[in-house]
Amino acid sequence: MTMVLYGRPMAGSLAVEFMLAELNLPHRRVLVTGYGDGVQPASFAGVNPLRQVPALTMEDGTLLTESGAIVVYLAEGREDWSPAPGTPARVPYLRWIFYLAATIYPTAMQIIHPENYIDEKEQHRAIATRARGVLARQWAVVDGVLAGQGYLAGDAPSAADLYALMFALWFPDMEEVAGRQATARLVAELTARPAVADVLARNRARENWA
Ligand SMILES: N[C@@H](CCC(=O)N[C@@H](CS)C(=O)NCC(=O)O)C(=O)O
Repeated sequence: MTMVLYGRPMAGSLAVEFMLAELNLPHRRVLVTGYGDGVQPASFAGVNPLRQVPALTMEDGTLLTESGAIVVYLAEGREDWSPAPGTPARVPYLRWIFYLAATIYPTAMQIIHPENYIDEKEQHRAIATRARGVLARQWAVVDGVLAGQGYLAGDAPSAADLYALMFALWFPDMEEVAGRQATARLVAELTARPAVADVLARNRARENWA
């Protein structure tokens, strides 16, 4: 059985697509409708009870959810993308993967989908605005690391940078994120990689994503 990635264009599945493409891993993509069109297919609850993307089923059918965990899992054992346990780069690698998953991702969701946090429509803008301020502060930390050492895990790119790329691409118009110098350099470098460029083109086209 081939791996199956459940996702949507430019959603949390993007970072997983980057990994799958860079590692040239055979997989199939399944489009999950959800936000925006009001459709939450009941069948997807059988895959991920939270009905969130990304979700990945592996060759033996085992399910893995949580974008950070999927990125770590796919990169594991690939020293070009994942610093090996016991090496100095492993510590910042894990630190920044968790930071992106646990700190940046939830803030990003408050900006993109404030309706998930409060029912009253008139409050959505306030939530998103407040979250933008929070994201700016949280991303300054990421950019500071990139400016200091080049990449999140040290002086070589890792899966943590591909994961960070997804968030930078979600906020192309936010000076405090994509407009920061070190982040912009990372985005330019990683999106010039043929595998990443292909994934991005498919996601930006939106049609025929799966
Ligand atoms: N903690 C999860 C968050 C995933 C998430 O929020 N995904 C969004 C799309 S980017 C989603 O599917 N939301 C649908 C929903 O919550 O109903 C992860 O890191 O994978």
